[in-house]
Amino acid sequence: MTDRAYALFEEQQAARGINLEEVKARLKELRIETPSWGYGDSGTRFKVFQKEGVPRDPFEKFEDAAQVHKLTGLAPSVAIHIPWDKVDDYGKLRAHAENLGLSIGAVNPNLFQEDDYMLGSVTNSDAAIRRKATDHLLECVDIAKETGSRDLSLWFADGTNYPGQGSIRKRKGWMQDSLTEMYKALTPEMRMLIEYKCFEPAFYHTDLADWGMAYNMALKLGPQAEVLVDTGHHLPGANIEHIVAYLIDEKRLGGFHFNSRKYADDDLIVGSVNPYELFLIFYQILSAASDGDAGIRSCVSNIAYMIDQSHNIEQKIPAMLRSVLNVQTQYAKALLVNHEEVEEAANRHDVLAAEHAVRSAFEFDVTPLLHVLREEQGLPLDPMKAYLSSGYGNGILARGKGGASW
Ligand code: LRH
Ligand code: MN
Ligand code: MN
Repeated sequence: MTDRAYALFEEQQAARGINLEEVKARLKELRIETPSWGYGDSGTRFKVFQKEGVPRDPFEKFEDAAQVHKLTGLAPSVAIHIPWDKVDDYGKLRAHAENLGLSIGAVNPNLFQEDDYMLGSVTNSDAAIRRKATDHLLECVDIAKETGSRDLSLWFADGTNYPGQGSIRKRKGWMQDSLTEMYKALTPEMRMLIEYKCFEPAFYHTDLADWGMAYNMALKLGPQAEVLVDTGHHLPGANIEHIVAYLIDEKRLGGFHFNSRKYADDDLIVGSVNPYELFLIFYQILSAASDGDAGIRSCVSNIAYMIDQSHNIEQKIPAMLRSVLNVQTQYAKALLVNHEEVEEAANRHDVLAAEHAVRSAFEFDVTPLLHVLREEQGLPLDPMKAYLSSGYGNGILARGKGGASW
């Protein structure tokens, strides 16, 4: 069945000018980082449900993450959040990850969970608190050296709830001072990925509220600072694909935090609400991947694809499997866009034909392609089914309730 369905699909794609051997080669290169916190208990501000079998420490989080990679071949690295994943010996955590066939990915400093940071961390008007926050950033650079991580993902909850609560301009300067100090501590291979978010937990102003502020900060810091786009961090109606294309063109798109949103920063399974948006993001990335400018090509090839989700009601490992598989599906569909066809129609000013050339790729069922891909990679054709029948989910129930939570 797989063979017949694939042969037909291959013929269909060849007729559209798409070579599936090239598509498969690109799919085999796709890497999606999963977040350690997505394996733990997490929820909303109303309730964190405690699930049975949740990892009790960072080591067990990596064990669960290894299942996702083993079954999909897609997720070889795991982002950590400090202090949620604080351990005495990061070398030991790194060795544990490597034994499981994983690596430690982005290091995320956490400057939003201590009482001291109620009115701001690096933007606090109290110099001692700013010092403490900056020291944590520097500590995370040291941790990244030990874990062998290239990227430090930076998100600041800093902001105000009321007009007059703080000086927006002074806070902007303090943020820059702190990040400049951190930037100087980076090794030449490291990158600072600056994440923005329009609101929450601050409801009047957020110090890094949108991509423009993050981009401006990255420009001021230097070439090792780039922007991180979390798909849940925009005001309703924002055109994320446009932001992506713009940042690539400026060679400052460093990475993504993928998740789905319906209303605000919902942190739902990526691709569950608006898969077309995810497809269009990949369409923009792939249309820049063969740009004549080597700097743009290098930016595209260094984009870090990361998941950032909270699984409130879902089982954690299946939710993560669903997430990486959804990303793979939309990436596969975007690889079916015939860019020459789009360009040719756009040049003819044929708006409908251009739109059709993009959308028609999205409308294909890529199941036969993904089955053959997995067959070639020695992976289960249906990773979710394979997980559910593997017994791993039952085995971890012995961990009991009350595991790690964010
Ligand atoms: C903030 C955010 C940021 C944090 C993560 C837990 O909303 O997206 O990336 O580090 O959630
Ligand atoms: Mn995020
Ligand atoms: Mn978020």
